[in-house]
Amino acid sequence: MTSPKATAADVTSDVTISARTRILCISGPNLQLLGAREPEVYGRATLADIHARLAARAQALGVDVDARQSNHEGTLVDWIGDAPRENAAGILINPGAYTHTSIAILDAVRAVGLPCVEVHLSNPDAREPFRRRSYIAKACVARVAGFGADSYELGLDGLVRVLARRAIAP
Ligand code: CA2
Repeated sequence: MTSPKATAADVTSDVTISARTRILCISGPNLQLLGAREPEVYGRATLADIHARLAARAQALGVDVDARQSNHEGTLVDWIGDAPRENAAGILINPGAYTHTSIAILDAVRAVGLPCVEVHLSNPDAREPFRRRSYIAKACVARVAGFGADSYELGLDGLVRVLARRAIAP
């Protein structure tokens, strides 16, 4: 009898090896309001729509995305800090208004050292002057902004390319 070919999910001893790359997607304050208010600025997609589209894109790319939202700076800092323990290989983040204020989130991303892509629905550079400063940008490998809900998927594509270059993702 011929033996079957090994697969990525082979059982070695009694441990199942799972090779899927995990990506943490974090959205910050007020993004739970998407779809309900200011559609002229942020579009009509809800955050649930964006998460569903991200899951579909992740499946096509062969990675897993864990997508979350919080209005609380400390919760965002905790999630970033826990990412390596939770086996995340990279972070996709829309910090909302904390983009322009939070040194705590900048420090958290720097401290974990995972590749991080900053995403925005709108293009902050084309809006009020206070939105031009991004603290987190200093710790990110790239930024995708201004494509509405597509920014999240484009950010995921870019992050997976960064991970592939580092031989972490498929
Ligand atoms: O364009 C983005 O994604 C932003 O991160 C959104 C933040 C804003 O402070 C940044 O400058 C750019 C605001 C998120 C608030 O989301 C809302 C959604 C619907 C209605 C009201 C707010």
